Amino acid sequence: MTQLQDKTANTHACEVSIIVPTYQEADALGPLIERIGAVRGGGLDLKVIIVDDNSQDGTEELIASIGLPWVRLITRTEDRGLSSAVLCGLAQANGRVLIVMDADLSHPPEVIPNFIAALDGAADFVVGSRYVPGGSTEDGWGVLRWINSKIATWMARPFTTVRDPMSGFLGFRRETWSAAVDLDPVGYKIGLELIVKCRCRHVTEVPIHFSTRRYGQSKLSLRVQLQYLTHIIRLARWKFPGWSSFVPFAMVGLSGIAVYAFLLWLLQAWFGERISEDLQIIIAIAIAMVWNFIFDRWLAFWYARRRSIVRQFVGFLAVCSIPVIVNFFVTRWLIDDQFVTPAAGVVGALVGSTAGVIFNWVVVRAFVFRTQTPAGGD
Ligand SMILES: Nc1nc2c(ncn2[C@@H]2O[C@H](COP(=O)(O)OP(=O)(O)OP(=O)(O)O)[C@@H](O)[C@H]2O)c(=O)[nH]1
Ligand SMILES: [Mg+2]
Repeated sequence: MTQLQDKTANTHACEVSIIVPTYQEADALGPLIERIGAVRGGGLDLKVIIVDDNSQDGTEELIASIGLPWVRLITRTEDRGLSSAVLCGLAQANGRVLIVMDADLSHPPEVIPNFIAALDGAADFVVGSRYVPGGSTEDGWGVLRWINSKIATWMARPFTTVRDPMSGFLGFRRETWSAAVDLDPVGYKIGLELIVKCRCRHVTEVPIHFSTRRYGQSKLSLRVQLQYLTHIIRLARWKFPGWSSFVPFAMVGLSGIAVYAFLLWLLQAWFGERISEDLQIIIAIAIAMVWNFIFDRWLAFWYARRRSIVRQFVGFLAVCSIPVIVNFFVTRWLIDDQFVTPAAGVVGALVGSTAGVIFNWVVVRAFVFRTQTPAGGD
């Protein structure tokens, strides 16, 4: 399989490898290489690896005509996508320091020496940041794009305190990259993926002025933004497998209560006295349990979806019926014996249902959807 067509192989080790993913950026590449060349002229031993997804826009001809030994083009003809292009470039790079940057001149190559200085200090990962003192964004960002960026940044908060986790201008030492586990090339935000999966502890932000692209078109589509949601969910499942299971389980449980109440109302409205109240309760419980099972299997126990659904369903019913029965009898005993005031009854119900949720989750997880491979979403 000739997935990669390596135009100008160039393999001896260097100080810095710069990975530039491109898709239809031929117009920007000339000026970019010129500016990187100036940094190189300042005495930095660097090489550039351009990973292009077969743009067919003159990129190949341009790189061939420039003919610089320190610029290498990899044209991918099968895989596509920004993150996988970056991972492909990283796998080919041999620098002591690895830099990732966009081609569209949004990222100033002149700050690369600052990246290296930070990495030679305490930093194990460097991000070119718009949002630290000294950083800025070129005017002309619409309100929508600004809001978009803020929401995306906020969603990355559980994983990193970096102020600009959306940045695609990144630097790290080779050892940091080698320590990465389970790298997943989903979505656009390879920086966030690397910070999490390389278990970076000291992420430093180097201020940059982020320029609006001068050439070509943005590839940041709505589809790409939806992929970001998938990416965040996968990262959460990888980094916090317990919480990523429990929180959806509790939420599905709440929704199940709403479904149960709604069904009771509906059955009463439809059938009235024609079927007994007990039967109505049993039907509502049965449907609510199926509801919970389907959504729990999908959202809370995603890692066990490939195993037998029938066995899981039977196990789920068996486990979940225990707290239901216990709650039922405890409540009846308390009410029959007039043991409690209404307020205490509410508190009791809350404590009982919380204990029920935790019991269900622990036991279902241990016996029904076993946690053999809790890490990594799909
Ligand atoms: N190889 C490859 N590169 C890509 C792909 N999508 C985007 N890129 C490159 O990744 C970099 C970032 O993409 P941009 O479209 O600039 O995304 P952005 O910087 O978030 O958006 P703008 O500010 O509008 O430019 C650019 O160098 C693109 O050419 C892809 O599918 N494959
Ligand atoms: Mg860009």
